[in-house]
Parts: sequence; C-alpha cells; structure tokens
Amino acid sequence: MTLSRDCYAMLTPPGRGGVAVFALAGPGAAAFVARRFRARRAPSVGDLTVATVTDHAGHAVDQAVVAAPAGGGGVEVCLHGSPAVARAFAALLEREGFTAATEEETLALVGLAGFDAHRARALRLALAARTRAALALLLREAFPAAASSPEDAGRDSATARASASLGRWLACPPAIAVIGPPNAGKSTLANALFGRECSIVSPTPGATIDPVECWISLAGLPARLADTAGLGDDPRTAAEEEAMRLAEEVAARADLRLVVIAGAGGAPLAARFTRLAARAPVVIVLNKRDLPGFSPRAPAALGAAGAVALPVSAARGEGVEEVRHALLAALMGVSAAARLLAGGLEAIPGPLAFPDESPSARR
Ligand SMILES: Nc1nc2c(ncn2[C@@H]2O[C@H](COP(=O)(O)OP(=O)(O)OP(=O)(O)O)[C@@H](O)[C@H]2O)c(=O)[nH]1
Ligand SMILES: [Mg+2]
Repeated sequence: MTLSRDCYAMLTPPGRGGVAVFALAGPGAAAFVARRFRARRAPSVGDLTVATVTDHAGHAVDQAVVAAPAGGGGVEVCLHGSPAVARAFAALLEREGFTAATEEETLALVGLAGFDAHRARALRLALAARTRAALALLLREAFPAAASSPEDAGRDSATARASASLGRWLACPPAIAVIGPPNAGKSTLANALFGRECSIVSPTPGATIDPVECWISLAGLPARLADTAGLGDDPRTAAEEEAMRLAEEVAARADLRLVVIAGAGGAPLAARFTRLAARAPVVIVLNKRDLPGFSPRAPAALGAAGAVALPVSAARGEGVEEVRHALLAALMGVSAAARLLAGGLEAIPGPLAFPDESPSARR
C-alpha cells in the first residue's frame, strides 16, 4: 500500500506476545529499511529477509523478519513480541520521521481500505476481546457474511433492542461489584463466578480488604467482577474503615451491584450497606441456603430495590448458574438475555449497534 506520508502501525495487539508486527508505508519506507536493517542480503520485494534492526547509534534493537510484498510500497516487519522491543522500534521510527498511522491509514495498510467506521470499530474491539464468544461476534461484525444495514427489513424492535444491548456490552464490558455484610459469603460466591480461587475465604469476618477484580464470563460475554470488603457498622480499625470506603467507591462506580447476604440470619444490616444495595440495578443473593434456619425472604431493608432474591449455597456451588443468568438479565434486559440463553449468541443477529465513543456516552 502506498501512502503519501511516512507512517507506521503496529498490527498485533498491545501486550506480550510471540511476535510484534509493524507495517511501514510512505515514500521513506524503503530508505529506512536500507538504513536501519543489517542483513547478509538486502531485503527485496516479494521476499522475506532476516535482518538486524539497528538504532541511530548502530546498536542492535532486535532481530527481525522483513517482508516487502510485491505490488505495494509498504514493508512489514516482524519483531520479537516483548513490549519493550515494540516500544524501542516505534521510538526509532518516530525519530526517523515516521508517525503513527490513523485508523483509516492502518486499514489501508492491511488491505482493508474502504472499511466503514462500524466495521473498523468492530475489528479494533476484536483485538481486545476477552472471551472467544466476544471475539467471534466482533469478527462476524467486522466481516459479515452478507452486506447488511441497521435498517434491514424484518428486524423487529425486540431484535433491534437486543442488538443494541449486545453492541453496548461488547464495546464496554460491564463492571459488577459484589457487596454485602462481613462474612456473608461474598468471596466464596465471587470465586465460584471467577471459576478459580482469586479471593481469600475465611470464617473470620473482615477477610477481604482490597477489592479483588477479575473477568468472568456470562453466557460467553465478558464482565469485570470486583469482590469487596464487608460493609458493617463500626469498623474496628482505620484499615477496616478504609477497606469499607474503597468497597463503597467500587460499588458506586459499578454498572450493577451483586448484593450478598447470609440468608441464615446474622447481625442487623448496616445503613452504609442498605443505601448502596438500594441502588438499581441489583441482583440479590441469599447465601448459605444449606444452613438450618435459612430464610428465603430478603430482609425488608432490601425490599426497596425490588429485585428478585436468589437462594444460593456458594460453598456448595448451588444456584451459581442462576446468579449468572440473573446478572445477564439485569445487565442486558430480560428479553435479550432470554433470547441469548435459549439460542446462543447467534440468536442476536448483526449489525450490532455500538454506542457513541465519547467518554460521556458510557453506559
Ligand atoms: N454453610 C455455608 N457456608 C458458607 C457459604 N458461603 C460461604 N460460607 C462460609 O462463610 C464464611 C465466610 O465466607 P467468605 O466468602 O469469606 O465471606 P465474605 O462475605 O467474603 O467475608 P468478608 O470478606 O470477611 O466480608 C467462610 O467460612 C465460608 O466457608 C455457604 O453457602 N454455606
Ligand atoms: Mg471476602
């Protein structure tokens, strides 16, 4: 691809990987390669060459494979995948007059010129996808089997709403905060949702201090779950007070609160907890249903939230699947969640509606 200015794009996602691939283009690309790559034989068009990249002082930056595809003015450089190597190479390019390609230029560099903004956004989101299902959906969006438009005939309003929910979810995966009184089983439930032991569980109240955050999957869709410190009255130490303040902060910022209380009774609920638990949307879990004296009714103090209360035994893993379904429904709407759970992700057809990208337009 020939571009009128010297620019570059890193084609592999940021982070650690086996290789980091850069595309260079512009009138100065060939001269840059001749100047900065040492090889037994000069890189030639249509060929792959192993070469040492050198900086302005002649020091080696990395060993690379250089490809100059036939029929184009661009060059592809495959480096080792360390972020430090990629940064050093980008710095070298910038020092030699190259600038980072715009999104439009990047698409042109990879032979996708003419991609519209929606497909380009889907492709960019796909690079950072957290689950295989999210990746598959975003690639379906970027490379649809047949050309379609949001105004497609036959799309009823429920389908349009489901597509909008799914688009919003994929563009900004939701954040969920687990909140509740000390010792309610928050960390036990969080670990069941994480699918591994990320958070410490202890019979002694006050085990969780810092918020513990990990990704979870809800019917294949990624969500960020944060386990937090128990919220009670009268923290015993300054550290406990600080832990509760942090928990409140995380809970207030979250898109949804997963409220966990021990359904087998306990101390009265603290006001700082019930205040947050009343903030919709919430999913309420009555935990420890395996214990004698368990009551399947949510305390009146939580009634205001109007949410269904799910009886669960986090320790036995009972009811955890129902919690996943309730989270999905509360976050994407009951009908979209039902459609997805019954028919899988294919049940929500593209094109998906992505939300506005401006920071103020977040969910
Ligand atoms: N019987 C029973 N015990 C449970 C259940 N869930 C958790 N527990 C126990 O309750 C105790 C507290 O569990 P945690 O998960 O640490 O509770 P927490 O709400 O995170 O507690 P803090 O972080 O201290 O606020 C532990 O001894 C768990 O094993 C359950 O469903 N049934
Ligand atoms: Mg805990």
